[in-house]
Formats: sequence, C-alpha cells, structure tokens
Amino acid sequence: MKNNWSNISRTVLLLCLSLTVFIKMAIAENGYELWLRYKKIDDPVLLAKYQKEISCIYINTTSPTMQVVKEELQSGLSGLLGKRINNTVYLKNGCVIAATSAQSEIASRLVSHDELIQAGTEGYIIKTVSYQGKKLVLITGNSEHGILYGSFHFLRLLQTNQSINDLDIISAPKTKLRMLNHWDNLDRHVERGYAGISLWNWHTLPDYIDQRYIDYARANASIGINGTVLTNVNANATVLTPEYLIKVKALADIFRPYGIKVFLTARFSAPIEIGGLKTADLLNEDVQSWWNNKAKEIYSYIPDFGGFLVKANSEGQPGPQDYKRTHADGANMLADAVAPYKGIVIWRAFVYTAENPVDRHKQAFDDFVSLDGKFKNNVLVQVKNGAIDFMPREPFHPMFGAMPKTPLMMEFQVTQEYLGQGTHLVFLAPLFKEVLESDTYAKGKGSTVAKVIDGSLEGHDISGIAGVSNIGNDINWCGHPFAQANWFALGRLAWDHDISSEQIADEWLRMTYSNDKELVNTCKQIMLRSREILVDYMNPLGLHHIMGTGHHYGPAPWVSYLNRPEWNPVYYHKADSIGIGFDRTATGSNALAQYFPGARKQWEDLNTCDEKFLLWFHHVPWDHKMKSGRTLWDELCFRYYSGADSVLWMKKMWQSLKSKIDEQRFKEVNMLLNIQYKDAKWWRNACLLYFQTFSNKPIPDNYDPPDQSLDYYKSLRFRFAPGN
Ligand code: GCV
Repeated sequence: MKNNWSNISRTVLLLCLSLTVFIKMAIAENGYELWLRYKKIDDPVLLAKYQKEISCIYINTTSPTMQVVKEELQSGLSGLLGKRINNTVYLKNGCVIAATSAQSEIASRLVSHDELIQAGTEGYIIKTVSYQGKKLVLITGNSEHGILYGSFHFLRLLQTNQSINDLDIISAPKTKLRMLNHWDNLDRHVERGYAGISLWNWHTLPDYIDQRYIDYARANASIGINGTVLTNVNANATVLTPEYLIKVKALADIFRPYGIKVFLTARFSAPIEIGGLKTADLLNEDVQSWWNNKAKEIYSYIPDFGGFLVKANSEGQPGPQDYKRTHADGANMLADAVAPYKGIVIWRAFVYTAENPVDRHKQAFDDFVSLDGKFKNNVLVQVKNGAIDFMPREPFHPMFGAMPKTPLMMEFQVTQEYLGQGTHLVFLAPLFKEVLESDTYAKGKGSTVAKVIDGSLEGHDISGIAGVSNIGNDINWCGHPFAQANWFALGRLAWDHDISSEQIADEWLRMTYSNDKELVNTCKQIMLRSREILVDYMNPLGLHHIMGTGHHYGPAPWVSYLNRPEWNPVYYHKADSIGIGFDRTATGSNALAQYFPGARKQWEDLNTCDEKFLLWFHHVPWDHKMKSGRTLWDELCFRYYSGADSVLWMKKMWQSLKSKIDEQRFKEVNMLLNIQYKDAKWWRNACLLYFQTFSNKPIPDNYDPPDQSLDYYKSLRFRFAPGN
C-alpha cells in the first residue's frame, strides 16, 4: 500500500513537473516572430474597445498581394483581439476594408484625388469612414503594395495600443528604394554575419520553399523594405548562371506579392569567369553583348528583376579600372544592359587602393566626384555613411552633397561589424539619424544628408537607402535579440527619415515585448543611450579603426605590421609622445577640404571642434584642455571608464525587468550583457594601457586599474570568430 501511494505521488509529481515545463515552453519566446507577434491585447479595457470597433475584414480582390493583405489582417487582428476575425462578403459595421480606389467603389468615393496624390505610388491612406450607416476603417492607396504597407501600419496601431477611433492617416515613403544588402555567399557563409548562416539555402532551392522566406518577406513589407540584394558584394559570378537563376527566380516569386524586388551583385569579371571571354573590358563588343544577353536572360526568369549592385576596384574586386576605364564607364555599360527592362545599377563608392598614398578618407571622393554628371540615369552611386568604414562614429561622407547631378544612395551597416558584432546591445537608429540629419551645406544651411539621399535637394527621380543585413538563420534571425531593432529601424527610417529614434524604439519594444510602461521606458533608456555608451568604451572622441585585424572583434590599436598602411590601426590614431589623432586639417591630409565650408567650420579649429570628432580631425596634445576642464588624457580615461560602467548600468536596468519578460529572452539578453560588460572592460583596459605607453601619464587613482597587462591583451587570439 505504502509503495502504491509513493508510486502515485511520484507520478503526480512528474505530471506536475512536465506541466510546468510545458507551460514554460508554451510561453517561452525565441524571437522568431520578430515584431509581428500579434499576441492578445493585455489591457482588458482597450481590448474590449478594439473588439467593439473591429468586427470583420472586407477584401474582395484575390490578387497575390491582396491575398497576403487578407491573411496578415486576419491573423494579426484575430491574434490581437483574441477572437476570429473573418473576411466577409457583406459589409458590416466595424469592417476593415482594404482596396485601391480602382478596386472598390467605396474606396473611390471616400478618398479625394488630393489624398491619393499625397499617397503616391507606394503610400497609403487609413481613414475612419461612414458608409451606408456603417462605421468602417478604410485602408486604401494607389497600389496594392501601398495597401499592404497601410495594413501593417494599422496592425501596428493596435500592437502599440493606439487609438483607432478616428483615423485620418496618409503616409508615403521618402525614399524610393529601401533595401537590404545581404553579404551572403553561395556556400551560405555570411561575410560579417553574426546570426548563423545565410537564409538562402541554395542547395534546396528552387524546390524547397522554407517558411522563413515568407516570414522574411512579411517582416520586410511590414517596415516598407522593397528591395533585397541576395548576394555578397564580394561577388561570385556563379549566381548569374542558369543553374542559380532558377533559384533566384524562386525567391523573387515569393517576394513579389510583398513588394520586394530582387537584385544581384554583378562580378565585373563574370564575362571571363562564366562567359568564356578573354577580357571583361567594357569597350570590347563581345563583353557588351555578353552583359546584354545576360540581362535578357535574367529578365526572362524574373521580369521585375531590380538590377545589379556592384563593388568594383575595391579590396581586390575586379572593375573597369583594370582596363583603365572609369567607374562611370563600368556602371554605364551595365546600366545599358538593364535599361530596356527598367532595371537599375547601384555602383558602390567604397573604394580605396594600396597604390594611392593619400589619406584613405579622401580616396572615394577623389575617384568619384569628378565623374558627376557622367552616369546614366538608371545608375545610383551607393555611398557608405562615413568615409572610412562603418565605424561606431564617423562624420558624414564628404561625397554627400558633392555630386549634385548623380543620385547618391545611402549605405548603412545594420550588421554590427565594428559595433560589438553579435554580442553587444547597440541600437543603431541614433547613428543613422545623426548621419541623416548632418548638414552638408551643399546648397547653404539645411542641405542635410537626408535631403541629398531622398533626392529632394537636387530633384532626382530615384533615391535610396540600403542597409547591410544582420539576418541569418538563427532562430531569432539576428543573433542578439535586440539586433532585430536595427533591422526594424532601417526600414522605418528608409520610409521616413523624420521619425525619431525614440519613436522607433518605442514601437519596436511594444511590438516585440509588451506595452508594459515600465518595460518600455526602461528598455527605451537602454536603447537610446546604448550607441553613445559603446562609442565611449570603444572609440571615444573620434578614435576609429583600432579594432583587431581580420575578424574586427575587440581592440588592437597596436597593430602596425600589415602590408597596406591603411589596414593598420596605428595609421588612424597616430599616437606619439606629443598626442593622439589624425590631422586631417590643412596642416595634415586636408581631408577637411572635401567638405563644404559650412560643415568644415565645425571641425577645423582644434579649440572649437566638436569633441565627438576631435581625434578624427586633429592630432591633439595629451595635455590639451577639454571642454570638461580635464586634459585630453584624463578625458580619454574618463570616457573609457564611464563607457564600461554604463554597461553595468544597462545590466542593472535589464535585471529590474525580470518579472516582465519571458524567461528565454530575459536570460539571453542577460548573458549577452555580461559578455558586453566583459568586452567593454577589455576595450577600456587594452586601449588605455596601450595609449599610456605614449602619454606616459597615470590612469587617475579614482579608477580601478586594469587587471591584466598590455602583453596579455596583445596575446589574445580569435581564430574562428564569426563573419570573418
Ligand atoms: C564586403 C569592410 C568589411 C568587408 C566588406 C567591405 C565592403 O572592409 O570588412 O568585409 O566586404 O567593408 O564594404 O565592401
């Protein structure tokens, strides 16, 4: 009997345990759903209100895009309202009606010509309307893709607990091309990728369609992204062969209903590598016809193929300069090949060569600005946000504003190659905004970078923003749970660069975590300060390019042995017994002269220079008096120490939210913040110990001294760091 009882109680205990595990698993969140979680609204009062306001969907068009709209509204509204929301054939009170004015009489009657003009080709109108005595929500626009974007906007209103009582919204994108650039190789290794391997499973395509492809398209459409470059700019010509083009076609077919066009990277030497020609010189007629035929072939598979992205004559990639032709010549040859199909060419300006002895900062400007006006009108020149290479902080690239006849496209890096890679929590919207809001002074005050790249400064027809993707096949897509916010931020800013970083963080947090006030406010503080904190513990006061060689993870300001001068960190910080920093004024490389006088003014005088960029533009004595009253050396110590301490603050803030976040995501972020803190101290100690060998000054007593020697930090190796 006793035995029986103990058996029974053991079984009950086991059952209880498994139930607990099951419940935990059921509520565990792995981040796969991104910001499209559609969980039932928590607030009962608001839920009841929404349930009263929304009763059904009314969509009568069966095109692929409208099918997607219907499915998204159905699953989104059903999830958020906690009850099934169906599509109806009879218009009822509380229906959400989605249609273009050409598709529905209701839409055409209830929106004005003016409103449609404001919405443009891709924008949308969301309005509360009355029709035949019924109160409805109308989502309309000039195109189905506009309606798709509008539907996601409407869902976002509910996800972020906004009122939907009296809607009157018109929104249109400020830039035309809003793209992701994947640096994905055909073997699925992602260059500078920290979230697993490439999403594109070339081996199983075109027959196996991973659900991820569809969810990727949904996520992009939800933030207005309308283009994707599938392959690495360090290109492999194989993707242009028929064997791969049918795979590309399969992806293009999936993405089309979501308004996403597919682009490929074109390797300049492809005519030799896969075409059997002896040259890739653009003046050779066989080369020209090879590209023309290749374009024709691609468009036979993918009629709405976006075009090519090209990295040429940069870091070993082939290009027109191999044949003494210019970048414009190269871009124009490809532009001619895709022009009959309305394709475009995006030509990158990220170029620098070992042979050129001038400051690397100046090289792209020198190569490109004289070509202004020489590019065909279906070419965009894609410029990185700064002149060096996606550093934690760079002044805007001097090319912005300097090529008025050429549409310049922005290239941001969403993947965090130089910003802690997959382990640091850094919200990039403030970095993107800082660049976009910078004033080039190209046409007087107010000529912001945003106005250059959205085409409004010079009246260009094409415009664009691209972000180097941080997406891989990790279950949560981006590696770090908060890295998703940077994908989200790119899309939101490409749509409207006037949105504030705070709004973007607010939306993302509410959609990805919850609408809990304390959670949103605490995480928002962490996110909004995170980039500045990283700058302080990595690259304060304008320091740059002092990271480890190759993998780019961690500090290595001492590296000086690499073949090319501009690959060495010592080239950039120039520390010596007098001071530290790169003199880019007239007494030095004079890179400053590439900026318009209005912009130049804020940086050219050492004593008035914005301290954010002090060591970027000046070689500054160690005893220089800073605005804080500290000497430069003491300020450097202060920045490094307060940066690292602030990560501790981030950790504490996060920990205060334990009860408000699901276990899995709480733990993941917590562990990553531990790594970030460790890394921040490593950056601080390694950099200060190294720079101290030049300054010969003590680290002030009020700071804990580094716990390891400089030799120890120099000895660290990261042979298999990801993304390398
Ligand atoms: C795709 C940096 C990166 C490279 C990258 C290059 C580029 O140098 O380290 O991995 O190559 O930028 O943007 O082309």
